Amino acid sequence: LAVNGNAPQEADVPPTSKPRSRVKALPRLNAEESVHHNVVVQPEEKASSGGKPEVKEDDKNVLDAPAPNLEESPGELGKPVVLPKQMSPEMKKAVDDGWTKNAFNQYVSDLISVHRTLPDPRDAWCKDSARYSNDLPKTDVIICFHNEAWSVLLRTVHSVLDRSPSELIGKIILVDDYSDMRKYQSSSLPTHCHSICLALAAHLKKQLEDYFASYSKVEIVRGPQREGLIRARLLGAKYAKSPVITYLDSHCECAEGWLEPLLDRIARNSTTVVCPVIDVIDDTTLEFHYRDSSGVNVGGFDWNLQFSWHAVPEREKKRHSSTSEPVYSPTMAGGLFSIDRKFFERLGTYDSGFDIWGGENLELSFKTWMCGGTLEIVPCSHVGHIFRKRSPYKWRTGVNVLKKNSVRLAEVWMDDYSKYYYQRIGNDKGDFGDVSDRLKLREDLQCKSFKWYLDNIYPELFIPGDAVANGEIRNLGYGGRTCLDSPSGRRNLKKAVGLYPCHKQGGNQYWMLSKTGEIRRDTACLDYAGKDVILFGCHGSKGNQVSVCGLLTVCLIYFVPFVQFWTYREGTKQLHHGSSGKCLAINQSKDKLVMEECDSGVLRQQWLMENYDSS
Ligand code: LR7
Ligand code: MN
Repeated sequence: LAVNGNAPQEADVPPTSKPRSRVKALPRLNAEESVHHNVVVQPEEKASSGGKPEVKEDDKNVLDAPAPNLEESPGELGKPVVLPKQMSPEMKKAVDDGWTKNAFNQYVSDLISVHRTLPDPRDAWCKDSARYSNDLPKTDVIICFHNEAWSVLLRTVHSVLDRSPSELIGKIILVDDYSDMRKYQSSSLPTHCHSICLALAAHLKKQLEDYFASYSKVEIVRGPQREGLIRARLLGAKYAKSPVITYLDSHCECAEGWLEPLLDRIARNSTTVVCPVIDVIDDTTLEFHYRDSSGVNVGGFDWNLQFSWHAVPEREKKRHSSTSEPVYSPTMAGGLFSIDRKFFERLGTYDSGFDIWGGENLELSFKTWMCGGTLEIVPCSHVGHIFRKRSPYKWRTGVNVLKKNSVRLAEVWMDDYSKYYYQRIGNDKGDFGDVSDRLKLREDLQCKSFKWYLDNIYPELFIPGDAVANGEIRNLGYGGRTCLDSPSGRRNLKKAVGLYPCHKQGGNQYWMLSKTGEIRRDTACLDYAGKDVILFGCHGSKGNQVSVCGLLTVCLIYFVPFVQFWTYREGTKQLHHGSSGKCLAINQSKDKLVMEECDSGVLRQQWLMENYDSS
């Protein structure tokens, strides 16, 4: 599904001769009077872009077209845009192409104004401007992109310009990480555009440089080769001059008042790194769903070194009198945050050995905490982000990029705890390059230990070393070659746990038996409530009311009596289940996990727990 190399389909310019009633002048994209702006164009880029396309008569007509009533335009106030069920074959193809290229509904985005309005997601508490310093530092906003859809990229930039006090924005630095779709972006005009989009589309026929020519704050940097988002961010940082740097993904929408509460925290203490609440922009309808302050989550991670969301812990709630106050977060999601530029430099920015995607979010989180800073989520600040279900762009071939980044991270920052990650990848670190300068950085900064970080900043994290057993769970029936195997993927919750030949590579066969009787994988636990044996969010309390928070979903309150409580009977090798009193077994047709009446003579009910130590 790689987007690269797909010849763009050239669409015809739709007729522009059907003027609607002139309601207001077209929003002229807040163009500023100044003409100065810097463009960094690599020589080969220039050659391939073929110079400036000229403005044709058609385009001028489009530009003069009247604007529709804003309230009636699709997607205004963050409302969802739903396409008809019945579509012409051409339209369907355009919709499908948009999905293929972006992993979100580009067609719908193209229908929506790049200046669309959003609901104001803030609590009343946040709107009291006396809460914020009146001497806020300026920020540069760095947005890196690789093959981002035009309307989405422009909407990101306009949402910054339209909803930030101009005096707080130094520059907006757009870093093009060697997009190879640029030809498509600059030449093709979608036939399905809403009329605001039509006006825009005229702009889209030109280069980004032309589009932003009259915006003195916007600077465009073209990377000379594909660097991946981490080195692209470092490239952008070289052009930053303001005291604060703010990073955003290229498919975001900043909501009203997003910036002041972030900058305020840095104004008070330059070692505070801050993230907005990340609202969800739906990948299908582009609806902007905002999270009110009672639903704010903080960041964590699991031993696979994947980022995860959690409800604000009780210990943290106790520090506050209002849910609108900034909360400490063990980690950040990675894409959206503000940081004092000098502090970022002092922390050694990012590990430039990180390729394409991943790992940098945990690196910056760990070292912020370990090297004297604080990481917060600021409930008054809201920025939407299009969450997608797959990555639409090309990664490197032949290398496991994410693993390499994660190993570098573990080697430098995690001390002895790195072993828990290595167990998850079958103890095969692969070639992760040289990390000696990163180790030196940690040494020079005199950062605290990873144990300090876990004990003080993320005490909720389950430590595999505290487990009674960890590793594979092998059945002794049928030749003893079958292991308990987790459904994979982020959406593995509530799915039946499977069986697979034991492979000794960790991964989906890595389990932990906790002292409290859970059989866990990170935050998911083996759970049986009368039907299948499934994975379910660990609730850690035997039969109390507990809240379970899934990825991006709301936290639900459950009453769960002993469904996640297991005992390993060392003598008979049985896994006995709490609420049902049954034992875990493989069924007689060898294809399914079942719960049976316990019978110590049945081999199918016997299991070997790796590294079992009951002492
Ligand atoms: O090679 C690349 N070059 C790029 O410039 C690959 C990507 N990019 C750009 C891309 O266009 C986008 O703007 O980098 C940005 C991030 O890429 P996405 O949107 O594909 O990533 P994501 O949103 O799935 O990933 C999250 O984790 C990443 C780990 O490296 C980054 O930290 C992203 O910034 C981060 N996004 C967020 O934090 C938004 C909230 C998501 C959550 C949870
Ligand atoms: Mn993103």
